[in-house]
Amino acid sequence: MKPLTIIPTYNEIDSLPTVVDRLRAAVPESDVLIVDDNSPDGTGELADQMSAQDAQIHVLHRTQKNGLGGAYLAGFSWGLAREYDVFVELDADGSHQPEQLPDLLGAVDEADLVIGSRWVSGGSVVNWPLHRELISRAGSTYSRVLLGLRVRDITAGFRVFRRSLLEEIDLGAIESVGYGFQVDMTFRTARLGKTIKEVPITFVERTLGESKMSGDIVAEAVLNVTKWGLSARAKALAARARAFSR
Ligand SMILES: Nc1nc2c(ncn2[C@@H]2O[C@H](COP(=O)(O)OP(=O)(O)OP(=O)(O)O)[C@@H](O)[C@H]2O)c(=O)[nH]1
Ligand SMILES: [Mg+2]
Repeated sequence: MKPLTIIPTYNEIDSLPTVVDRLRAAVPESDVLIVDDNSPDGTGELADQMSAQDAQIHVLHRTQKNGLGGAYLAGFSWGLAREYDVFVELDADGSHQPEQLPDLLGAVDEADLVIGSRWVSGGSVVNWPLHRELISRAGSTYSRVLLGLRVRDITAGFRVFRRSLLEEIDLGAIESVGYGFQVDMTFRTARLGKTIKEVPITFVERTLGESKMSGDIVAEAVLNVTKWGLSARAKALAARARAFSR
């Protein structure tokens, strides 16, 4: 099984080297693809230097900050053009611990999508203020109810996808920019009837660099989830009405 770990970066010069070193030590068989959006702090140049030292580290440069979703889609497309079996999503800020990646990879035998989850038994968050926890839990609950999903941590960004799943999802149709991208991928996976497994993780709030979370990103996620949820319900009702009138 050949994994590709995709790490999106925007101004992560302080934390990226440690995260990549930890990843290379924890899962040496995984190649690494850093997707940098022309970070003003020089993260892209640093990534190039790391790549020059290690044949398993690759870098994709994009010209402008285009959101987490766009960075992952570019990374998936790069990897799907090569011979990788599984695709890992990992933040560059140290929140996702590479040492826990073997637990996620171990579960991909039984699932098409494995989610490193904060909100299942055994999962936790370190150093988060209460309001962040409330936003995350409320976002997951809202999405779960509206989209009819069983997943506890729907916005989680530490994930493993089987190649076959990414090949089936219509990646070109995805428009989500922020972490709504993660909800989008989860909903599409569930609608394809694929299996999703949550594995508990310890999520550690970043200590270096700045968060890219913003009101716009939260608003995008809430609006999209509402739109998708209502449209799925409307379709189900229309199908029932058709069946009834026959
Ligand atoms: N390439 C690229 N990477 C991004 C972009 N926005 C965020 N990222 C990266 O995506 C990962 C997650 O972003 P964070 O800022 O940590 O967002 P978050 O985890 O929701 O927020 P915090 O928990 O507050 O850190 C990090 O590695 C970021 O550098 C973007 O527009 N382009
Ligand atoms: Mg983060």
